Amino acid sequence: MLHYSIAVIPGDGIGPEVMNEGLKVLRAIEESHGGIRFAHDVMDWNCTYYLTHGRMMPENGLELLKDYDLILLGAVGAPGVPDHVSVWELILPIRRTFQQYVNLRPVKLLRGLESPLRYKGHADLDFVVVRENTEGEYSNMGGRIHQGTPYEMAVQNNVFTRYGTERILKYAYSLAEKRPKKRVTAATKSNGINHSMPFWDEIVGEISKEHPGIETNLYHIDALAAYFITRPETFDVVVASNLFGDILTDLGAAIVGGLGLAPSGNINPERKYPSMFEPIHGSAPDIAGKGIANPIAQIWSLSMMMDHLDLPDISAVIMNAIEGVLLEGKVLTPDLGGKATTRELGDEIVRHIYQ
Ligand code: GGG
Repeated sequence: MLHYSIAVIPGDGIGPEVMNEGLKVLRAIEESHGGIRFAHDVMDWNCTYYLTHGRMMPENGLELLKDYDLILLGAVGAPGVPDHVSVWELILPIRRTFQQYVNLRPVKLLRGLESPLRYKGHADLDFVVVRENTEGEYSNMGGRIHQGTPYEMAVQNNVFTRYGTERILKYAYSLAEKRPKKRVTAATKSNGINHSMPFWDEIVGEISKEHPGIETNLYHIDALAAYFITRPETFDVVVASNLFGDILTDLGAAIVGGLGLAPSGNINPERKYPSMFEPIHGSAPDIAGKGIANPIAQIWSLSMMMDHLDLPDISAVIMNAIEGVLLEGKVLTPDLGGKATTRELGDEIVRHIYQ
């Protein structure tokens, strides 16, 4: 019997709504594939917790998470709590403490869907963004002075270490070695950001030499964003800094049908610490409580979790169930042009898992 422990953090807004559907899928996997158990504990760490306790998680929160095999996150952020609080006090400490330095974000047009670009080649629109997840522009170094005066200023440094840059690029190249197109596209902006980005480019050059079979393209982030729209079929593995990767993947979600279809894994490749799986979308307060959020990004994140656990068959069962529902096209949430609720779409995916 395989046994995994999961810390579940539903979070805020639509987070708990999509997480409910994710947990139903986990139960369906247990029931339909004897021999696997996912024991989970739900943590009520969110903005409501913050408003009561003055912090997003208990003082020993990270200590508690350390003992789990995996972490599942919904979404965080709520009106009344600044977004940087929910991100810097919950998501980022988890990513950093557990050395989840790879943020893996697939951009894949699922069967049954049409890209808003009216892109026809489903088989080709399938690449992955490898976002650096522990440093870069999300540095927490800097400060604000002269607040409330005309001389007020804010400075935020970005941090690129050789260690951090090498390890994310090595991961991206080794992933490209396993993929069909054998191509790495690196995002830069070394014409404008004249210290950290030339450093990044130099290390891209060094690591690319260790992979002579992989084609390397280095594009400025502005041009690369345009290429996401004009020639998305050319990408295979895109590697980017923390901020560039975050922006590119919202764009990537847009070309495959929206944020409801964008999963992610925060991976500690060495498996020394738990990895965390989450949809890339936020808590969407505008639709929270209406029961119409698309749960696919959350459920797809579970498929990524299965890949991380070296359970590709179970990962495929989840993806086939999602695509089966999309191909039928009957039970779809409003973002996909349907009238179904979050729960109805989740139930339909579960039904396909049992089929
Ligand atoms: N799904 C988790 C969530 O709420 N993400 C919102 C977000 O903006 N996260 C910041 C980041 O990924 O850098």
